[in-house]
Amino acid sequence: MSVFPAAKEDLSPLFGCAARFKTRRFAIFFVLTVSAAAFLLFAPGLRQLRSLDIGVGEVASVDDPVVPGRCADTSAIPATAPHENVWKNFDVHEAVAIRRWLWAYKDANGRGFNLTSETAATDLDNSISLIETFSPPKADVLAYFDHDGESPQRFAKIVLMLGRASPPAISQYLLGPLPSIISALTLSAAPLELRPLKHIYTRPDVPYTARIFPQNVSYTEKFLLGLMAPLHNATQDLLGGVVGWGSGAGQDFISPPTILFSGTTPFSYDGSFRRMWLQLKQNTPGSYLKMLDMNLYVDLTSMDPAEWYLIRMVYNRQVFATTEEFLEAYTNGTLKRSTRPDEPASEDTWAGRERKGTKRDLDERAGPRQVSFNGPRFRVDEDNQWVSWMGWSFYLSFARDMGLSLWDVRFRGERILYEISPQEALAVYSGSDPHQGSTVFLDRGFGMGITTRSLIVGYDCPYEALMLPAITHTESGTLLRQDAICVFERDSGKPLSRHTGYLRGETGATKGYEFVVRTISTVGNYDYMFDYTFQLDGTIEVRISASGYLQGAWWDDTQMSYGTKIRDTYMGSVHDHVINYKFDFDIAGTRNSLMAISLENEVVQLPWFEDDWGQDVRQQKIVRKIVTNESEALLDYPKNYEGAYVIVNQEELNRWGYRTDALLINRSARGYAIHPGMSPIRLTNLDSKRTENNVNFAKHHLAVSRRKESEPCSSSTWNINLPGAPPVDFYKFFDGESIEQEDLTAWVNLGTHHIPRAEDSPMTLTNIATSSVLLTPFNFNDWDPAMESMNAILLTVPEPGEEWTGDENGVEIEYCLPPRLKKFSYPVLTTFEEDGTPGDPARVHQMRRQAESYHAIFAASDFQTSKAIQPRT
Ligand SMILES: *[C@@H]1O[C@H](CO)[C@@H](O)[C@H](O)[C@H]1NC(C)=O
Ligand SMILES: *[C@@H]1O[C@H](CO)[C@@H](O)[C@H](O)[C@H]1NC(C)=O
Ligand SMILES: *[C@@H]1O[C@H](CO)[C@@H](O)[C@H](O)[C@H]1NC(C)=O
Ligand SMILES: *[C@@H]1O[C@H](CO)[C@@H](O)[C@H](O)[C@H]1NC(C)=O
Ligand SMILES: *[C@@H]1O[C@H](CO)[C@@H](O)[C@H](O)[C@H]1NC(C)=O
Ligand SMILES: *[C@@H]1O[C@H](CO)[C@@H](O)[C@H](O)[C@H]1NC(C)=O
Ligand SMILES: [Cu+2]
Repeated sequence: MSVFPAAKEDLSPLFGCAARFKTRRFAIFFVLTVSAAAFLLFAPGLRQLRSLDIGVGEVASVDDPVVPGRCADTSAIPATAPHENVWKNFDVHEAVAIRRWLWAYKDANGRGFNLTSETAATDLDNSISLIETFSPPKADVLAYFDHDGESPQRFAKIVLMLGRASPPAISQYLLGPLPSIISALTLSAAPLELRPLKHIYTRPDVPYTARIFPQNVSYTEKFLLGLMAPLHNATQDLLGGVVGWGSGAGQDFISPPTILFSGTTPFSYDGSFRRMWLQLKQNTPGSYLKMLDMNLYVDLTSMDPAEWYLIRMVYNRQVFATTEEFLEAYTNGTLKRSTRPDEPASEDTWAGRERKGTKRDLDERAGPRQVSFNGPRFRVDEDNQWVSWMGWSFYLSFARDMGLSLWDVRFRGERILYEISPQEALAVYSGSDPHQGSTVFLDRGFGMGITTRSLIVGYDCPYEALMLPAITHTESGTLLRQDAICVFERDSGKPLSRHTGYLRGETGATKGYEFVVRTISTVGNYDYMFDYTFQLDGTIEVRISASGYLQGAWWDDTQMSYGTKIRDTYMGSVHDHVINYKFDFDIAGTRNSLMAISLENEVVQLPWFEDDWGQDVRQQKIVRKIVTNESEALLDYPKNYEGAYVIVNQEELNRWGYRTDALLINRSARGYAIHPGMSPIRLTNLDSKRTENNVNFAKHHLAVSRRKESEPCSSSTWNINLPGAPPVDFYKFFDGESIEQEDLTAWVNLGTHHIPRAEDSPMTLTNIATSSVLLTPFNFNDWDPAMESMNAILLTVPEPGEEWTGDENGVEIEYCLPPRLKKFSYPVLTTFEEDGTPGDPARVHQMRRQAESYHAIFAASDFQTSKAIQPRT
């Protein structure tokens, strides 16, 4: 903090508007001796001074003695969370200790897991794929938070890939209870139990065929290289490129293959097979858009890669059972040739982010930015990842599957939501080629946590945002992503409320400040921006926005109904995004009900209306109903949004509440409405076999179920590859239980029906590809609590000849010099080996392989460089 908070304005009035200080020393002296009361006394004068003294075009020069002092420090104000964060993930030392414990583990028969180091493991070995905190039971947390109970026991969720087991298995365990300090020593001394984790799944056994990434892609790459090598000349001729590094090459990345494979999911229906459609695509920037007219369907079911085989291949709508058959048609001249792709790789720049086109007027200037002249207005406990702002407070946690979650979300001291967490992000494609029509991505499986990227300061988040790290412990070792989460306050740029009137107290406005928590995941082609925005009236806006590359397809006339041409031979494919969120509401306690409000039309006859308009009055009326049965709580928003869904506590009324026996519904029960924002959609296609049971949450706008420890998530890591028999079948949550005055969870979808357009090229825009829902108080309060805000103005109507005066509650915006912006920097991913030693920084191609995974399968013979995980030397 500077000793001159606002030298110019605070001091000048004593000496008249034109007076200027001669020396800084005097200013210091003055600041130190004048009391706060004196500042307030002069406040009205100051405001007028501002407009007079700082005229348009006046620029303070270096030797101007009234150069403002420095603004208050903008770094976060440290705080201590009221309780420890019981959801926080393990740090690197804790994860290493747990990993060591697993390595040394022996069961009652003296058998261990025979784990292979994650660095070297292939699908055929046993290895650790996840170590993560497991959320404690809510009852334990509430006892700790609300009734001074013990801090809940901690458990670790462990996922093992057991490629050596017979049959091979994906095994999940809970390890615990963990000692309060986790180290090799404390773990070996603790009475730990390793129990199978089953209770959170409707189908607990996960078949090995449903695994997502190969632990080591070398087998897949070798297999594909074997398939494609004989087609080298044909692809060069037909597609303008080759797959693989070519014969004998193989070791260098300097001349990478010009063609790659992109794979689809699901790999299976119920686990009985593991098959993949692979489309060839150009290996140039924006490769996702540059799909080529050749597709392969391969069977990768066997645990022996030698038994993998090609099922069929498709070129220009001609189907071939083998590559030989294709080659024969190619050589004997019966092959119907497709057009050649758009342009040679070397000329490809249209899909990159380099600036394009002509400069716009004045665009050489930097645009405006927000500055907190008076310093930040939020507090953070960085160790406990706890944040508070303007009456709001919450904890953060971070996990492999879906990244960020918010916990114990309170407004003015009252818990509103126990948990806010994204559950699944689904993308379903259509098309007239094998790839599009078979693609259903469920991004939980790929890991929206491990694909969370460092944020670009000044672009992804404002310059002043506080950046927080995120940590995961997976088959890639520990990934510590700096600047993964940003939190910041912003001016919404509009008043939250306002009015102009003429009686006392009628005129004024409240500033619409908001507090945002943001992360961005780049899952292959797409970038998903997760936003949680807290507002002064108690509203939380949950929003998802998308950018990055469309999934492209090869254009021909038959694709007209399934997308939009964005280039001569490329198109964007039509698809639905549905992103499911869990909102565990606790409205005035955990006993909550779902009130469905609908607007109905009625015709009434009222004695006071007579002939000129007729006696019939047609009008709308509000019909309130409590949905009492879970089976009736799979819901769509009413047509034309004629209604609302509100989570209420029927036993807790606001000041105006009352009870009517007739309807047995408490009016003005305290509640929070689930208010649809932008594009509150659900899935269009409800009957596909590829989405049969694994995305049932996506088939309704929202659903409300009784909260259960056994139903923590609407999806699972492996739902993606098991549409017919998923580990979590959401419909099984809805089994006819009462949901009246019970602890309730609302499962709400956001999404977009993405109809591609040329302007999605090179990348999709976050202004249109966005969806939101607002959780907003509905008789939760007795009036608008944002009226508490001091950042508000009350105007007094003047008498003739006088001026309007404004009362701003004594809140003054400092006139000060904001700190210089830091030089651009972008953090390098910090990695740790499984033993906790720091990992080596990755090379570009290694980062790319990690990030694009099944989207960019290089057919390669080079085992050493082919592992799709963090690099090691
Ligand atoms: C991937 O697996 C192959 C075959 O077992 C092995 O030779 C290679 O070392 C592995 N790669 C890495 C990076 O571990
Ligand atoms: C343990 O795993 C290694 C490597 O995966 C394997 O070679 C060995 O046979 C396994 N041992 C047993 C007892 O299964
Ligand atoms: C590819 O073409 C070259 C040159 O025409 C020829 O030497 C080579 O044998 C061909 N390879 C295959 C696999 O047909
Ligand atoms: C050319 O090859 C295709 C594919 O094997 C075959 O079906 C067709 O009969 C062949 N035609 C001639 C004229 O050889
Ligand atoms: C309504 O409120 C009263 C008093 O708070 C409470 O006893 C009752 O259970 C509530 N619910 C209904 C359906 O009346
Ligand atoms: C909910 O509805 C189902 C189906 O109508 C019924 O079987 C069940 O008993 C109901 N549950 C309760 C708690 O009333
Ligand atoms: Cu999209």
